[in-house]
Amino acid sequence: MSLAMVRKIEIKGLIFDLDGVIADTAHLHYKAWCKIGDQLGFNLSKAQNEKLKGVSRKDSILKIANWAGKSFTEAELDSLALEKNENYLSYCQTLGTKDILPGVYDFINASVNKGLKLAVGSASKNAKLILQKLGIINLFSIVVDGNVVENSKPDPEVFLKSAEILELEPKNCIVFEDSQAGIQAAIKAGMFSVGVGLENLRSCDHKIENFEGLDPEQLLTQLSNIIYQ
Ligand code: B16
Ligand code: MG
Repeated sequence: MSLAMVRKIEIKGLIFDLDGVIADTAHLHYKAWCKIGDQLGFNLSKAQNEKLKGVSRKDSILKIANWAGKSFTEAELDSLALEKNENYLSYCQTLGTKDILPGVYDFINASVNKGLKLAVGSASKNAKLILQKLGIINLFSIVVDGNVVENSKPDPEVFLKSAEILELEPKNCIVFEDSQAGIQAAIKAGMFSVGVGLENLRSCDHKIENFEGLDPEQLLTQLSNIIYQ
């Protein structure tokens, strides 16, 4: 116990990933990539799809081409990525408040009422459109998305930029993420990471299945007592 270290945290900001944390859209990305995979005669497995979560569209098609053992020109890669996005957006047409993941709306509202600063930090170039469809874009101080950053998760840019715009130190922020790439990005950013969902996320500071029944006050108290050895 002599090496035990208590990490005291004063949380002032919450940064939420979008797909798979706020919005029930991860399965739609998967469906859209599977359609591209079919065209390439390649079956994209669920395990491979886990490695696409939080990864930009361009990096995703590069990974898929690699797994499929195919090589493409830049123009062909762009065309496949464009087609994937058209498929994805067609699946997103009916998105609405029903597609906010369980407990997220109440948790976000309670966090706003508690005076916490809220950001969305997403790899998606469609993030604002999706948040508008869900009807919750106004609850966030800032949306940092794939249109704003140059480097995709696991690079920490999206979270560091979010903290900078919120005018907060990284150490005062919690990142909520459903992807391994996102957890790595949060760690590199020097932020506290909360893994969301049933996936087997490694190295996150804390894990929740979803936001149902979760109160920000309660979560912050719980996290402030975490002891590392
Ligand atoms: P788009 P997140 C990520 O969003 C998704 O997890 C990932 O599957 C997707 O490829 C990426 O956004 C880019 O999305 O094609 O819409 O620009 O999880 O970081 O919110
Ligand atoms: Mg995600």
